[in-house]
Amino acid sequence: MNFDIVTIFPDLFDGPFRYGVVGKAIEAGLVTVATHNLRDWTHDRHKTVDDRPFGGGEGMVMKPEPLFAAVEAVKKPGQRVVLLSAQGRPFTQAMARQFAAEPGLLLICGRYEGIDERVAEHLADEEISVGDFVLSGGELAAAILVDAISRLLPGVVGNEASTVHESFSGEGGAHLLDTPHWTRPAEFRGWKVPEVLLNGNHAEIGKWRRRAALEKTIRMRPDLIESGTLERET
Ligand code: 9D3
Repeated sequence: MNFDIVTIFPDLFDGPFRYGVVGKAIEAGLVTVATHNLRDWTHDRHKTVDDRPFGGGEGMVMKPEPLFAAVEAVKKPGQRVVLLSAQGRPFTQAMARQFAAEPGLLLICGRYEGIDERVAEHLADEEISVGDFVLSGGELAAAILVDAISRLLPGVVGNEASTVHESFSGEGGAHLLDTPHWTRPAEFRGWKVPEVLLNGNHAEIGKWRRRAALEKTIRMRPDLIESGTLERET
């Protein structure tokens, strides 16, 4: 799968994809990430990408012309264009799965106080947020999409069976959180690993783990219980 990223900070992506599962996927040639400097599509001496907002107010707004020019130059036929924005639809595992089935994605990262709305309306196919908190731009959000999508691709290490049981991977998204995990030592600073996990009774362990996952979900994410996808497997 090929990711193209339009940004004013292409160097910001030097680090995050060099490690772990995504790093391996890139090394194996299963994923490519190409960054594109938005300022390459400006024509003035100062490489201006922002301007003052119509109607007044704080901060600067990203101009449409460089964004349209960049996307029109970079976009391959059929490639989906995603604008990362705090005003977007929340990103979910179901969306990650859908995008992983496509040959590529073009990610637009905003900076400043906002982006000319014509980009969301007429250039991007989707406007996506990664959660209800304020970032200083779309770059880290784009990195989240690349990570979440890449690890689902066929041939990427670890996705054959192990991801099927992970947090949020129930079909359609919301499910139960993962069960808690422990490893050696069986006692650490006086804190003991639950006895049931040490006794080798796998029927009992399975039952205990489902209950522990349900308890943790109720405590940490009651919204997942209320939104209901938990019928199967309980
Ligand atoms: C309320 C006025 N602004 C906050 C100081 C609005 C605002 C402008 C620009 C909020 C965020 C941003 C920059 N954020 C993103 O580009 C962004 C984002 C986010 O902030 N949260 C979650 N997902 C995303 S995706 C892109």
